[in-house]
Amino acid sequence: MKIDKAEVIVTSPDRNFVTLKLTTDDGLTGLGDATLNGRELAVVAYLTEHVVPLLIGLDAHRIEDTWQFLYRSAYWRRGPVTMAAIAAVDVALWDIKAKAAGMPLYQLLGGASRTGLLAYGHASGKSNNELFDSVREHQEKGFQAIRIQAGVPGLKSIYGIASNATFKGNDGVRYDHEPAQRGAYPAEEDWDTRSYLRHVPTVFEAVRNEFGSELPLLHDGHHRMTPIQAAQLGKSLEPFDLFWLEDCTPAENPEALRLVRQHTTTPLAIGEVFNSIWDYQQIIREQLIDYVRSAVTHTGGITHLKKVLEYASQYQIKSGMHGPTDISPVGMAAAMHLGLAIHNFGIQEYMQHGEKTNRVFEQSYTWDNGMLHPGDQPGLGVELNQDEAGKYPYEKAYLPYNRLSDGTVHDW
Ligand code: KDG
Ligand code: MG
Repeated sequence: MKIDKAEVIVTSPDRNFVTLKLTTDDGLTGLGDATLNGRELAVVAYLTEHVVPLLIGLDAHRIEDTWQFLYRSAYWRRGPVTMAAIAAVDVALWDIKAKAAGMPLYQLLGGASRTGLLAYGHASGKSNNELFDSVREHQEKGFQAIRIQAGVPGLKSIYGIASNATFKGNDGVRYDHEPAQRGAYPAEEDWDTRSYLRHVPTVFEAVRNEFGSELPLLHDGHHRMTPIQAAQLGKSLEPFDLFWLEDCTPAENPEALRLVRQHTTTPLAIGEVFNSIWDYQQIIREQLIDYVRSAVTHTGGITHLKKVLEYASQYQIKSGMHGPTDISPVGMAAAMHLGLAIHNFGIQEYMQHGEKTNRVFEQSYTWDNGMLHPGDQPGLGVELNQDEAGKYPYEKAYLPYNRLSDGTVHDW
């Protein structure tokens, strides 16, 4: 079974997505997600110029060998662009292999280890009342675990918080705050860590008072704190029993987590911007984290992320795969098959795509009572409707960035 055709498809229904579609000489097709939020066309070029020409004629069954070939032959290893491109090839090949076997992909990964995947959604609000409404909406949609992001007094707009400064959902009601904003320049937001550190524990106290102690709550620090500030926050959130505190410090410095760990028992999650097992080597070995945040899409695909998670399992570290709307339904399905099969699944992030995206990517995964399941179609269970995809050409889009009150650019 040889790879006969490789197409890179860019579509922008609710936001930009990059999809690799492989077709074999016996007519099977496989899809891989190659979306890198705000840098989509870099992956398109990497795939189109440097990877697609190498794929034609390869044996579609040789997934590990193709992975090693693409990774090692390039000389230039790792990095988000390279690893998203390799991930797309890898996932498309797994899709094809599972279709050839007539099985849902999770069966090839060892079969189901559970009946469904606990997923968390994103509640946010500028005020506590808005936040409570958002938590209730999520509970009505079935979510049994909820990420809490809140406005900070004195700051105009903060990433991850519904605000009219950012994006309104395409149906005019649904609010989708994660997309890179469409436009030719990144939007600027303001930031003040001391105000944030003072405010966040009061929000969690209010949420616990309103919703009780059972509901699993998560929080994302978006890499904005220094190690000692992160330690302070982890400590001040301990009474509110978080499921995790995510990305408390900038991702480049794994050593920072040692200091955070020394001061707090709040569980730590990191890794949505990591892209290889080497990014995790020290923090897994030293047990500095509790959850691996990488997405299949950004970490070299199923083949590579499975290795990260197997390594993590030796230390009772679990998965918490990245699942914002910039992971396409193809990437989400890949995460679900992997999450269903591994033993050390923790939780899956699930932001829910908009209607246009759902028409472009026809899905068979299910959402029921707070649990995701990849479905039992052969392969990934997601197909690309190319007529629909063709209606939405690429639109330039950037994530926002932030500056302190004196104008200094601050950490993401
Ligand atoms: O592309 C970046 C977003 O997906 C990211 O900022 C979202 O932090 C995020 C999360 O936890 O989903
Ligand atoms: Mg995050």
